[in-house]
Amino acid sequence: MKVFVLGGDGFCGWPCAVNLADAGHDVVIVDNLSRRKIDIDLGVESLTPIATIQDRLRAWEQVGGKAMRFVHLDIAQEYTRLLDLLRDERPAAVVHFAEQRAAPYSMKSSATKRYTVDNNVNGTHNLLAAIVESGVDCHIVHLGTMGVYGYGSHRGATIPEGYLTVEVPQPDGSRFTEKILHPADPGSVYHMTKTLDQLLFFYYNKNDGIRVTDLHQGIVWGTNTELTEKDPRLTNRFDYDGDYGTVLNRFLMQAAIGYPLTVHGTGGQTRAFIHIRDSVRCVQLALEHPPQSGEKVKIFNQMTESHQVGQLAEKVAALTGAEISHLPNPRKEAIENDLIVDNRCFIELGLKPTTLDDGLMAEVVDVARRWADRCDRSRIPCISAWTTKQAEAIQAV
Ligand code: NAD
Ligand code: USQ
Repeated sequence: MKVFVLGGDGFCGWPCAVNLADAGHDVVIVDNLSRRKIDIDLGVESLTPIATIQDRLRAWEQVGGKAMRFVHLDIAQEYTRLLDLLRDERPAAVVHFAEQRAAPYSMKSSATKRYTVDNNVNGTHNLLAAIVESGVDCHIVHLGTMGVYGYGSHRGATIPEGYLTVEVPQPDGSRFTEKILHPADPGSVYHMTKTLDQLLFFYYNKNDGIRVTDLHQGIVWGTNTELTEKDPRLTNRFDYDGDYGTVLNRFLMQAAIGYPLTVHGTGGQTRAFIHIRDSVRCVQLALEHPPQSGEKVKIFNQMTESHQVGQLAEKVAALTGAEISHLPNPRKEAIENDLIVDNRCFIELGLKPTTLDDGLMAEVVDVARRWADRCDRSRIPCISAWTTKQAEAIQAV
């Protein structure tokens, strides 16, 4: 089928686009390359050297991959071009990765807060409005986040796949049951935009019958997939800096270069994780199992396991001999939380979860060692703080 991959030049989007092309789909990557521009603004680079999107596409064809096309377009700013593209191409599905995805970046300043809200909410809304205006019947697969549920208020309860069944009391004393969206409890401006996305999907699904699958994804770790390993120009990006690097990849990279592992606070925070290879597979499964016409938004928890940050640091230290350092937490988050997640939807569709094993962690350490000389150690600390008081505590260290 013809599939648009919005944000197909990014960390999750690029291996996903390549995988869909490999599965025989007709892929059109749509990206405004803003992630590459943010690197320039921040003065950092992916640890792995990444080729331009044009070189990536050429390399993909040279290794025998099915050709993909690229459209340089900002979905948040260029509504008419997006509408025309939908009308001309009439895709059967759109995979939507095209958002500003880093919580610390979103909390850096009022400028980055406003950019994150403008970009993410407008981008998602433009897509929905353009699908309605074009009349194209296409399935949206959106990359959301586990963070929409919040971390801390569940107290032993399992997080369902998007919906909660509640009993509503009536004036006559009777009760009826209703399925509602799980209450949102975002922990950053970035996570808040994902909770707003959820409501946009809910509304457009109810009003216009737009078919949506919203994937509530955990933290993605790893770098390459089998396909992106076929040529150095296909290499995926590896973010390690204090704004865009995510916790497990950061720990593995820090271990590789002999930098003490940066645990925020006690390390009692529990988060959901998924390997990049499973992330790619889940997107394909979701695409190939679209909701029926008239069905409400499908919500899947796209994660394979939960871990406490401190325990992850201990695992990495045991594997590599790295030291661990406990730093003041720049974020406003629970000191400790539990996280039990229902992820049956993907398991029932056939996902065989890749879990944290020493071999896969060692693979990331090897990638990081290979490119260690590209690392700017001064960019490792997380300095974007959630409150002024936390910013002062970090500066005092
Ligand atoms: P990324 O920043 O590497 O990729 C996002 C891509 O979208 C970039 O190439 C960027 O240039 C593009 N983009 C952003 N705004 C755009 C716009 N207005 N128009 C066109 N293109 C635009 O991020 P990622 O890690 O690949 O994440 C992709 C999606 O998955 C995000 O929506 C993110 O919230 C979600 N997600 C990521 C993770 C993770 O651990 N990386 C975990 C859960 C969910
Ligand atoms: N953390 C550390 N040390 C570090 C970096 C992070 O202890 O060096 C801690 C953070 O304080 C936090 C946890 O690790 O408690 C996770 O932080 P993260 O940066 O790995 O992940 P997060 O900010 O939640 O965001 C990432 C992606 C985002 C996605 C989200 C999924 O950047 O796009 O939505 O993971 S989830 O976490 O499930 O909400």
